[in-house]
Amino acid sequence: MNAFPEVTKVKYEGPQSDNPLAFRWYNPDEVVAGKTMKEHLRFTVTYWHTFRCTGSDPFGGDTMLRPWDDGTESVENACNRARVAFEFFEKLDAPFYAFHDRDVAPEGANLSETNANFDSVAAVLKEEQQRTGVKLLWGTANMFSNPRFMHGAATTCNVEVFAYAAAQVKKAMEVTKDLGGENYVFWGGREGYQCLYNTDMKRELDHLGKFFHMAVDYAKEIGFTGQFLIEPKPKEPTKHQYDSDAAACLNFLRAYDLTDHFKLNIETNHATLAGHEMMHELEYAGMQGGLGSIDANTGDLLLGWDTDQFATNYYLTTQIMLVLLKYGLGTGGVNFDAKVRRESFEPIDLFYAHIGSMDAFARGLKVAANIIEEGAINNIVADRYSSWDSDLGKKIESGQTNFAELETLMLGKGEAAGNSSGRQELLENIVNRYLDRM
Ligand code: XLS
Ligand code: NI
Ligand code: NI
Repeated sequence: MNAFPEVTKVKYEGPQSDNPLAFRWYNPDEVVAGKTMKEHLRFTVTYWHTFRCTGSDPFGGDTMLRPWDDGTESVENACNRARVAFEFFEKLDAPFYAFHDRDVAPEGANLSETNANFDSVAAVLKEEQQRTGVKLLWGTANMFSNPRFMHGAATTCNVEVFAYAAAQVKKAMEVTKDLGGENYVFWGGREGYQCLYNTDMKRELDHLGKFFHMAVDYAKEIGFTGQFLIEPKPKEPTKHQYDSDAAACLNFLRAYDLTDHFKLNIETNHATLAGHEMMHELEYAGMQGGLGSIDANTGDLLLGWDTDQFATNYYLTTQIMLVLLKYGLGTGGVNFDAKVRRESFEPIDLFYAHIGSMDAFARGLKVAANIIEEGAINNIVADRYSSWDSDLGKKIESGQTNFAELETLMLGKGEAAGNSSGRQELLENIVNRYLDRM
């Protein structure tokens, strides 16, 4: 394979380099906060955007130039594409990739043909994983593209579609296990509604709970020990997705007794669509022990849809890394669920896009590590809450008091102690200072 003849292997050259095909910040073996950058970041290339994105939009057709792809839905083309994908992962020095079943292999005339196609391509993926050492971060099932899923998959009104979805996830879990996948993701593609008049929400959510329990049972049965992840998103394609944000997902998991088996895969663009900052979603998941992995992209705040752009903004990557360093990623990774713009149609643009975002995350990691190590933000936060370290604070936090006792205290004092400044502007300046320093 030599689909990318202009690139040999992307290497670290340091911040002064002006080589657009070199890393300026991502230095895989450099140790930051006790681990190498490679171990912290676990960069992952998504198969769907990088190898299946055609560049079409609602107003126009394909733009992407992909000379290795013959444009057919043949298994042969899929196997060839898989080899090109691994050439890309290797040259980019990306340690992981992630896929949907239908990205890697075409559907057949019926379910058994489809499964056989999947097996044929999976054999090539396995071979290429062994050849290159690139690993599978997660697998997932695409249960939203085929028209049969128009009403949803696990939340459909059509019981046989539910059964088909179960069969599809069963197979996707088997292949993910066979390829050593470290996680298995559920993004609720069409699990939501367009209209409440025709929707039995309670019944749909009960079915979703059942579906996830069957997945947990099957993982036990086949000995799949990877982490299950749910990926929150508030809308698109449906007007309301059930997994609308981290809080909604965690509430669902708790209600259906699934918290022990699932964590969350948090995506930046989905957070902004939900009206949250990425940092909010990460913190909300993290504080409840539910942060599993991230889909690293960014949206465009002037556009209201999932534009899935590569993140290059240092403030964003610093904020993300501040939370990831706090809670850790476990078996998760920084997965580039991002696509090049339809105007960036040449294969080399795939390299520019990934290199830029890998660098942005590496720099964010270093800045965040410095901020944490020097307590630059944490000391101010600790100070802000220091009144809670008093005897009174301890009594309240440990549940040793009640309204009547607190009333007596305040009647005696007449007024609460004065407040201190929130220091927001100072904190924003501090982040700038750490960014300047690098
Ligand atoms: C779509 C999602 C999707 C998931 C995987 O918006 O981000 O790409 O990451 O199904
Ligand atoms: Ni995603
Ligand atoms: Ni998305």
